[in-house]
Amino acid sequence: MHEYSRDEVLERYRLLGEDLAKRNIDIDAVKDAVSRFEVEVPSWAFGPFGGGRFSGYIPPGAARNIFEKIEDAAMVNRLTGATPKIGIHVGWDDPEGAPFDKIKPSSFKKVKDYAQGLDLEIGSVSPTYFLEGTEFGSLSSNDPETRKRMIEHTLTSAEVAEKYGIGLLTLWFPDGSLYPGQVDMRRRERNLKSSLKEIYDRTPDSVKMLIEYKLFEPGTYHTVVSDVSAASEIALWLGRRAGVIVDIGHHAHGVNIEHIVARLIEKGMPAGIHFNSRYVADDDHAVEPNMLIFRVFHELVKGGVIGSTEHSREWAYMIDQCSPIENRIEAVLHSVDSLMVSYAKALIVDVERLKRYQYKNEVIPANRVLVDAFLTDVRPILYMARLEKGLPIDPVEAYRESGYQEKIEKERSGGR
Ligand code: PSV
Ligand code: MN
Repeated sequence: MHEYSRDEVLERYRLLGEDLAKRNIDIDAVKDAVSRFEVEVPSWAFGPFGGGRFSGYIPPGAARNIFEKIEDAAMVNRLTGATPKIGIHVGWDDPEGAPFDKIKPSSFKKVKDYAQGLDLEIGSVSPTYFLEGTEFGSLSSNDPETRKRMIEHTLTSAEVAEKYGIGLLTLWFPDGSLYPGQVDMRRRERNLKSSLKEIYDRTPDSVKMLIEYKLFEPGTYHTVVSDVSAASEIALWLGRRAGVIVDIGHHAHGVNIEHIVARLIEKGMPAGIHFNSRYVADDDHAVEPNMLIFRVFHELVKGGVIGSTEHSREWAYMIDQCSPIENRIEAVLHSVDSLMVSYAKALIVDVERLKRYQYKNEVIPANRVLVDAFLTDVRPILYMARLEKGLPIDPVEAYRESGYQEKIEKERSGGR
């Protein structure tokens, strides 16, 4: 990207402001909202996870443990000012590296303290259901011993979330099957529900549980929580502390994801989004500022959810990506930038005009209102927000020039 001088930024911002004023949009209000935007980064985006398909290729400088992951997340936050929370996976991120069943919640105090020292907080906490012994199911397994282990693991994770995080559990189950006939699908769902009920009843009121659905993988024929209906029915059945995670990559192609977002907003259910991009399957690539992400933000803005002063309406925004070959920190920075661009575009939709066209059934003009916002280059708004905070205008470029990558490649070359 061309590096703009301060004067160039001010000039571009002024010109865009004039343009937006014609649509009755106050550019300063948009800039302030974008400036407040926050998204959580996942610890696993910085570690070795994800390189396995290329003979265990691990990109140079990949974080070797939770503390290095936190350092990388702190670097992302320093460059963007938008990522003060890091999501963790209890099984991967236990600083003691204890065997799965021996993980102690208290071990995570160190993690919290280390994060705090770098101006970060632990955000969502995920139990790691896909470690040893769950190839035939975790919370839905037919084996009561496995279910019990996974329930205990979830309770450990809930304690970590409550004591050292923000009380947010994000649950994704690798449960499913590969062939028709392999499992009794109804029985599996009943098993999952009864495990979750026990967890729900044994967790304090301050712990929220968001259930993530996924159409495929590792189940190739069926997954126990395959879609938003399965996840939201279970969440409703559990109670008001339970909700849904929409992971962008977990749908069939062509699914209208913004409609799912709109319906969850309408239900008033606790919810969150795992942002990523994918081309074929669940590749978990970095987010691009494409039309889909823009449409999702449009629903979040229109639904009065994002940036809401009413705390209970706000959703949880997280990045969920793991990059196999690209520079991981650049990839996360690219995602944060893309999300801010998409949010800014959603904020400049001429809502009044859109409503008028909708009311009169003016199909194409209504669509063009959205397209018009999507095609507007809103980057001067982000540049201005960053200038005001003393942040670099282009976080990816700033990272490339920071020397951090060279430093971690040197320091982390000694293996795990
Ligand atoms: C599963 O594909 C998922 O989307 C879940 O959110 C996991 O926690 C994460 O990816 C890492 O496996
Ligand atoms: Mn996810």
